[in-house]
Amino acid sequence: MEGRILKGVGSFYTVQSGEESWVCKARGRFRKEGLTPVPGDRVEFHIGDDGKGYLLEILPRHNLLIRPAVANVDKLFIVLSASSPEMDLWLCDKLLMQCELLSISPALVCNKIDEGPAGRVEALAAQYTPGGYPVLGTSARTGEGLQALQESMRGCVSCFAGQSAVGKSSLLNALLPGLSLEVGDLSRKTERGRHTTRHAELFPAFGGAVVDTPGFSLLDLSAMEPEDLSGLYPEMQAARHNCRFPGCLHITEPDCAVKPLLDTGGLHPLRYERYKGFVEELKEMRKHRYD
Ligand SMILES: Nc1nc2c(ncn2[C@@H]2O[C@H](COP(=O)(O)OP(=O)(O)O)[C@@H](O)[C@H]2O)c(=O)[nH]1
Ligand SMILES: [Mg+2]
Ligand SMILES: [Zn+2]
Repeated sequence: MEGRILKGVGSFYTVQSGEESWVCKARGRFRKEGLTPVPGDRVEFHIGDDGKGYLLEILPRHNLLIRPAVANVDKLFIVLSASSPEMDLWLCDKLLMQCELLSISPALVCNKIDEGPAGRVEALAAQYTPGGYPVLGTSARTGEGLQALQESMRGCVSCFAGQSAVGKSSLLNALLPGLSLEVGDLSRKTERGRHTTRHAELFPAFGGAVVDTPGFSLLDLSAMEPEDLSGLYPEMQAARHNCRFPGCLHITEPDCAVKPLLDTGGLHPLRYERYKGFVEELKEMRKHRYD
């Protein structure tokens, strides 16, 4: 049979297939081959005559996130707050780059629209729709926008990421009351988070699953060449190959094909400003690498 690992405890894994789930043991073979099944893995498994389940095979992974380990994540919802905390769009852009690298399809969720000033969602959409990123407005408090969010989760393995206190747990609780995630203020949670190492767990949701985790370790982007950065911006994808100079950073070079996008609405000026900031950071990193 084929299924998806929801969670693992020791060498026992809960595997979901259709509406049912089984606890399966990973045989020593996995350890010998250096394979560790992780939540999200698609697996072949077998239920013996004795009713016991065994993992037979881990099917090829679409991607793998680390700390905590989760495989085959389809969607990342990047949650931002329309009120407080103030939106950290640098973090948002970095998360989008991670998505591009890991082949995860991202969407932006502007939560707390019940509190924020009017137009926050539209302003955010203006920055991110040129890159093809969907932007949703939600309120975990009033329920506004939750239907659309739920639709966007359908059939996918989804994760929620973003700053602390933007409402990730509140959104998941509103959508999936059975989850009962802890909701709270900043101080209480950082205290708790520091001392708990957590394994990820998948919860079946809307024909797919959500990963319950306070966050992942991000891939290290600091070793990236600044010339490659624009490859992680969908807005710049087509144009970046038409610049006069290969390795164009799209900042001061003549006959750059990317910069004109700023005038045609193909690239939002604020997203471009942050891009320039990241390029500077990477150039700085490169300098120190060869010191
Ligand atoms: N006004 C308003 N407050 C919210 C909303 N969603 C969450 N909150 C509040 O924001 C705080 C942080 O929420 P939480 O879900 O713990 O955020 P997390 O750290 O991202 O998981 C809590 O006090 C929530 O009650 C919302 O849509 N509107
Ligand atoms: Mg939370
Ligand atoms: Zn260029």
